[in-house]
Amino acid sequence: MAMAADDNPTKEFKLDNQDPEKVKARLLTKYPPKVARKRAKQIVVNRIDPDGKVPVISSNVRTVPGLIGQRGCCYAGCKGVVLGPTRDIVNITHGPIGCGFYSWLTRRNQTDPDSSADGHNFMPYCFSTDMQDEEIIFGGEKKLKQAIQEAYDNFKPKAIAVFSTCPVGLIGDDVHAVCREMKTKLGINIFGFSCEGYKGVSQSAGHHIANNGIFKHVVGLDDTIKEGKYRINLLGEYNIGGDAFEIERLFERCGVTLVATYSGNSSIDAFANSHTADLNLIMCHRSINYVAEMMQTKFGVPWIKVNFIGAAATAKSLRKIAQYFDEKELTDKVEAVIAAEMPAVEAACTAVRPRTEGKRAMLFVGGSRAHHYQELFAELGMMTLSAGYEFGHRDDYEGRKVLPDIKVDADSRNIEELDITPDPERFNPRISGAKKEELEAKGLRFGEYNGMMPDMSEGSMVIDDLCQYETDQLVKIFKPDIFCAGIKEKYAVQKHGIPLKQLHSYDYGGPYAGFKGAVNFYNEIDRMVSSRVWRYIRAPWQKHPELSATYAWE
Ligand code: CFM
Repeated sequence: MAMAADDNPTKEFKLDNQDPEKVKARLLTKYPPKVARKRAKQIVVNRIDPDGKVPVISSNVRTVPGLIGQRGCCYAGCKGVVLGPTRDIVNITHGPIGCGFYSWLTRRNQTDPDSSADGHNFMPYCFSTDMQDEEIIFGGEKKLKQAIQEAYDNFKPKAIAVFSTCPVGLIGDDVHAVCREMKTKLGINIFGFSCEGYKGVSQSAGHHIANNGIFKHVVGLDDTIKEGKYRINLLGEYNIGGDAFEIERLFERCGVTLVATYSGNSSIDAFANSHTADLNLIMCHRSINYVAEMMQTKFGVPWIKVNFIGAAATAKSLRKIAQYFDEKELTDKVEAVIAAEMPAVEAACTAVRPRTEGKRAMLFVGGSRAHHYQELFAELGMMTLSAGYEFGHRDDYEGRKVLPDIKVDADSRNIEELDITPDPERFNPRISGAKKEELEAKGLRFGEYNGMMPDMSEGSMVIDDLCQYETDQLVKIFKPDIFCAGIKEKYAVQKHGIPLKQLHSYDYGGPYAGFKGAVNFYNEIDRMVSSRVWRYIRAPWQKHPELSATYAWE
């Protein structure tokens, strides 16, 4: 018998029936057997061995057609995510206009043009070849050349990058040949990306392609060692809602010199010079670990994982930088900054905690935030019931120790792995083996990321590539106090009477990184979970069950 979709799931699923194994079984029962077998490997109940081992989770695999997923495409990962936030490269989308339009600042990545001497900032522009039938049939290389020439004539940029969309690969335009030709003709750096939307299984493929391209065409072009002590790069921070500005503020207070950020508030000159830094910090492991690994192999720059989401995590990350450079001057300064910043953070947290304590959150975002934001919720006394990535790989869930066990499938094999070797002149291991061992003995870990699952509680549900049907079910069964995801999920979840915080674009808010960001986040979450408005919501399907997407299935 059909059950009305608005029926309170607690009628059927009493509180003790929020048992994660039973919930998992319930999610799977509605799928055809083949789909259920596949999803069963991507829906995992978290268990942690005494030795820190977590269960295996299947990830970075194709989405089953018909399931409404959260993912984006390869082009989105390359152009939208990794290269998009760089203000002084003219980024031309070679393709139909929609691809360029929908990757145009929708991510709320900010920049500060005043920090470049020439003031170049092309981010407010949407550059596209606007492919039409004619190019699809007769080829688009001519139009691409014209577009590059026009961009050059109008803006005189230092660099132009070209991003391929699906039809470019289908009709066989050689964007790389066009870029080489125009580079010679115009005398500026011009390079292309074969990041057609259909490549790989998600935007993760686009990250990899972007990392390869930037490493091949830009990193290492400028060897000048610029002034500054404690010279670092921040990798995988994209300045959404101004996050990078807050982190930069802290570095400045601590006396740490930021050579380049990949790629929030960034410029191409900073990338070209970034191999001269003495340490790479990785924020978002998924989108940028390739650059870190390649820079280590070619130039000898070591990397450590950091997280500036959460006040405690921020303090810990600043201390890691001090630990690495191991000089009293820096250590003292870092401690002084933490001591000066924390009282305001603690006061804000104490003020909201009576209202947030014990509340329950779910986080389904990209490839790193579903992990990082659990820190902020923990500071608010909130529990993460369930979390997952859209496109994370097993190492983002289980930790990099599983890298040797990851099976390379046909989809990943399609994405080029660059063969990088130490640079004969410029390779310079920044610290000696003995020093590295000494620092490791003190707890500093190089090249290590432990992933999300070891930080999650026993019995929490970890779900990869969540789909709309599962979202509806989770929300009905658990009734979390807040659900974190993106714009595609926002209104469907809110119709259930559950507030949704966008952790991609931050809705209209931010920054949420660093100490000031933590305060912003506490206040925002307090406002959202304490609001009484949600309990008055009556979704259309509560009056008319036949409007529910899952009506026929119930
Ligand atoms: Fe890294 Fe990102 Fe993320 Fe990401 Fe993204 Fe993003 Fe994200 Mo949206 S680079 S993996 S591809 S932290 S755009 S700034 S919020 S899905 S969790």
